[in-house]
Amino acid sequence: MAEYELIASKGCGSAVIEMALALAGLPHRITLIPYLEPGPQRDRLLALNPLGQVPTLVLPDGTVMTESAAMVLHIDDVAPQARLAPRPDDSNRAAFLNLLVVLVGALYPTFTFGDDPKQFGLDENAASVLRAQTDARRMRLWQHLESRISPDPYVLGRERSAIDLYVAVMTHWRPGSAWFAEHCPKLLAAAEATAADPRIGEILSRNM
Ligand SMILES: N[C@@H](CCC(=O)N[C@@H](CS)C(=O)NCC(=O)O)C(=O)O
Repeated sequence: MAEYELIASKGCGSAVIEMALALAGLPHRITLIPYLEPGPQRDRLLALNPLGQVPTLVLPDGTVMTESAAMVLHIDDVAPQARLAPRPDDSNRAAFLNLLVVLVGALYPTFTFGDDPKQFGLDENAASVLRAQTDARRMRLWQHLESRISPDPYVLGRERSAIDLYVAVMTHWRPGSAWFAEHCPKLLAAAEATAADPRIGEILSRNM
């Protein structure tokens, strides 16, 4: 049977898509690459995804997907039984869609621009300002989300969704779990509830 190919890197958001594929039971293989390291693997990544980002997902029919939120929604289309997203008639659907886009459209870019600001031609001083500002922006966003949720035990309530997969992965990133424990304990609790599923815990421990 044709399979998905997930181009991934340790410690990256590709772990979210690995979890989604696993929960959906879709046949897949993981191509683990050092995504920033020049060489044939990065050349191939750049040919598939001009931003050179992971996750990049090659579908069984050869279609290439380069955005994790689109991948999550696609996997939910193919395998609705995995319940990665509330159904359209579910009252949580609007909150799910908004959170999904906040995570990838507002939070994830704080890493895109803050991880290595010098790549944008900034000098040492400007690079450290951009790093500090993107870190601060991310913390404000997380605290805003924290103030809006009441996990039970998952972010949207009793049903786990792809939002929890992102939260389980992203709470391992800057500013780190000690900061989340102090400032965003509800998000951290949802992350821990999610990681308690052995399929997810195994992928997390391999990736983080
Ligand atoms: N919007 C993308 C963001 C993916 C992303 O930024 N991935 C990181 C690795 S965790 C990356 O490839 N960073 C390198 C870069 O942006 O140049 C998504 O949600 O899939």
